[in-house]
Amino acid sequence: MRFSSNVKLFVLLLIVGIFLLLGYVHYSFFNERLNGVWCEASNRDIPVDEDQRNTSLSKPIFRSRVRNIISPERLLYKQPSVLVGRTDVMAVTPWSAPIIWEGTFDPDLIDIIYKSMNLTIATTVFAVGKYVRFLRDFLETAEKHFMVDFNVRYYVFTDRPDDVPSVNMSQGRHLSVIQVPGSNRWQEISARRMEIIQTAIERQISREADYIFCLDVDSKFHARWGAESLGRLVAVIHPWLYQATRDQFTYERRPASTAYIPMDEGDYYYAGAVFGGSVEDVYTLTKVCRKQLEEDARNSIEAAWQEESHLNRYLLYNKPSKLLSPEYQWDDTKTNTNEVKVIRFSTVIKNYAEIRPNV
Ligand code: UD2
Repeated sequence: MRFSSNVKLFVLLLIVGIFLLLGYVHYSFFNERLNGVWCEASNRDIPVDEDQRNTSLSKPIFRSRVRNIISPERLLYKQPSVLVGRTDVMAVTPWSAPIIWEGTFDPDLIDIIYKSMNLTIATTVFAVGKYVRFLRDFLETAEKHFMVDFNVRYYVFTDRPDDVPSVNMSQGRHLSVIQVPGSNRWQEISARRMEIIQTAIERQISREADYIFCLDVDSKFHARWGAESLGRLVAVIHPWLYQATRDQFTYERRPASTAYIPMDEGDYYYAGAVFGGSVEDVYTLTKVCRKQLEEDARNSIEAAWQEESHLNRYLLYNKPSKLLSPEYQWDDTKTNTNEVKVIRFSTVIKNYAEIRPNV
């Protein structure tokens, strides 16, 4: 009898214990879930996928703008196998940044991810002196191929605002003309771009755009240049040097210049005609390059390829997060090669002696 009442007490305590344990587990489960939702709600800039909000337990606060989240019903198109890619070119850098070539990305999937984000892409272009004649082709072809269906803001820097052509723009695309001084040295026009872009970002672009590309005007677009090119810091591999070895790169080799790169250093040779990224990262790039250009000027030294040399030095120590293949910066004087399956943007053939203010 005594023994059985002890058993009863033990069973009772066991049942109470189990209930307490279940209560604790239940409480922690919902508490964690509520905290997760609160974190999302406090992070207002980030669009939250409704399905994710309803099913996940907790979420960290994401700071990056692109989260690669798409709802399943938007994936109804036929997705290619992830095993399809390129084996004839390097599609990733030694620091794991993608190198964008035709065949390394799915344009439909990229568009589904990025187009819902309502991004604005700034595009700076300089048309000083006679280079204003390249603007029409640049803008008209950009309207056909560059960031189609995105908000695009062109910033045209010129000393001849009256000669800026009027080009029909699609919805969400705008053009601003910013007057800059002319110069009788093309080297100065080219190099001063860093300072002018830095100032424009401070005054205007930082409020108006998410990403920015800084492009040469003596160029045309020929095929899609889309959101696959977006990244924190983006550079293009030079069309003349993408197969060259490090010792052949035309870096600045004089230690007296702040653009100096020793012979045993260097990853790629980047073209000065195209660089971009988040507005914040490009702001830092232009600020640093501008300072170095000014320091060189004080020491009466001009780097071998002006701002392109400084860009290369900057990108050696501040690795780009994404590289564009020479598809994104071809040169019309160069014969095509097997690796380049699509030419998206290229420098047109021009008579330097006729078009530049000096030779
Ligand atoms: C190379 C680079 C260029 C730049 C330059 C530096 C490539 C394909 N090109 O091009 O990006 O680094 O060397 O020396 O890598 N500009 C004017 N008016 C002028 C001169 C230049 O507006 O009188 C602007 C214009 O936007 C032009 C850019 O500066 O596209 C670069 O000048 P460039 O095209 O004459 O230089 P280039 O072809 O040697």
